[in-house]
Amino acid sequence: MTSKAICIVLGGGQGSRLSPLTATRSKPAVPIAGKYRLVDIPISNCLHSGIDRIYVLTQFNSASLNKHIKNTYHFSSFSEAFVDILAAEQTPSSVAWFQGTADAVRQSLHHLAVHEFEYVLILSGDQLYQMDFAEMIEAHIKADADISIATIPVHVNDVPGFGILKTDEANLVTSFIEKPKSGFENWVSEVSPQMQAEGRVYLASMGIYIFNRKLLYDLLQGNDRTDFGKEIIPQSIETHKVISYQYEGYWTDIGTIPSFFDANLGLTDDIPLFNLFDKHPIYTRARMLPPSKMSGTHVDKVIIADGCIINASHITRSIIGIRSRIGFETIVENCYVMGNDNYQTLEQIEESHQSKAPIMGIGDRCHIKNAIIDKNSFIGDDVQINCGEKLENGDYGSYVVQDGIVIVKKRAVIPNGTII
Ligand code: ADQ
Ligand code: ADP
Repeated sequence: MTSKAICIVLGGGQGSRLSPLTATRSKPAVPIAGKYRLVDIPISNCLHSGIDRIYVLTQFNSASLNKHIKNTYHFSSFSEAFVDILAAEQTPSSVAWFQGTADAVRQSLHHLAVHEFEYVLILSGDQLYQMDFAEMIEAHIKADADISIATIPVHVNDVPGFGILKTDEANLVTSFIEKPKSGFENWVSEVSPQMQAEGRVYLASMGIYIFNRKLLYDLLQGNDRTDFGKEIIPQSIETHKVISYQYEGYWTDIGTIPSFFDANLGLTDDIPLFNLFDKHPIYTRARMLPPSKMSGTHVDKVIIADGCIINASHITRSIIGIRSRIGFETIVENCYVMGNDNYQTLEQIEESHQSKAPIMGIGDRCHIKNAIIDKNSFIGDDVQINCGEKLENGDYGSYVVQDGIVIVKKRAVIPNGTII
């Protein structure tokens, strides 16, 4: 049945919740887990589910997203499979950027029209999870549904962040409120004993939808409804058969800096909630990098990607991304170091040493804690980043502070001896 489905990945609006990581790249291109990009998660889930016709919708296109998709997702020319990026575009009927999720899909309908399909799977581009969409499509067909929504039990404290719904015993959605502050209190749902024990008794939309083809066109054409969660879904439960597909595995939103940071560092746990070491791998670009080289470093709960040169003294609970370079006697704790897009030559490094300028990577005798170091940054010697909680949230030029996390911007230069 998955051969009858086509997928749209919502790659991100104008929202800047992941800023400054999205300052120079589109959200789907944000690096995660040392060697992947956000968009690799929904695409890999689709491919493992047998869905291989995928559009990624993005507000603006970046060189790195294009290059990543082009270099990663190759299919036989005898198959119909593709992963294509659709960036918001001006057409005679629309000059605007995507106004919201439904509007983004509406503006892409003419690209879909040339394909044969019966079901459209709509996914968010900023979630970390492993899910078999083939099962969801099967449940959709079995229930003779018009729309299916993947749902997950959440705690009452998390309710205001989600679309919350109530179902009947046949999983038919009977009520839906987007991000409610009240009015949901009696909507306790049937959940597993484990979810009960965790106090997760309210059903939240995961922002993952299946629409029957014709219905999607009917709902989006001839009107200006812009959003699935705020408009399309709540309005459709009155008129159509909307089914909840309940899921209780690991799933998390990584659309904000704190959740992105926690989800990444969580990967270093002994038994992480999201398993990278699974028989269904997350696909990404094969880069032909050299193995990582380390010397004199004590490491504990660390994920180290390819191509790194590490001389640090201690690295704890951190992700060290591709081509990272970390100097002598440096301590890195609770950090996501994204790595570099290229290596400096020995001549460039020598030149920087002569002029006492930092080289790409993290210098000697640094102490870096609770930080995200974006790509291609130059952190000098004797730098201390350890004071996020003392600083107000805000943009400090070469770095941003959010909720105790220091985010060093891409290509930022942090001079020798800086204390943050
Ligand atoms: P949110 O995640 O708050 O809630 P939204 O901001 O609409 O909803 O984003 C959904 C996805 O679409 C995200 O991946 C986002 O990046 C992307 N997106 C947003 N605007 C876009 C645009 N203009 N163009 C392209 N992509 C865009 C939704 C649902 C809730 C549900 C949560 C689950 O509305 O009901 O509970 O997802 O996370
Ligand atoms: P990202 O989104 O990964 O931060 P960019 O869009 O800035 O990246 O870069 C696109 C691609 O260009 C990178 O994936 C990398 O391969 C390449 N690139 C970036 N900077 C350099 C550089 N200084 N030298 C060589 N290649 C580079």
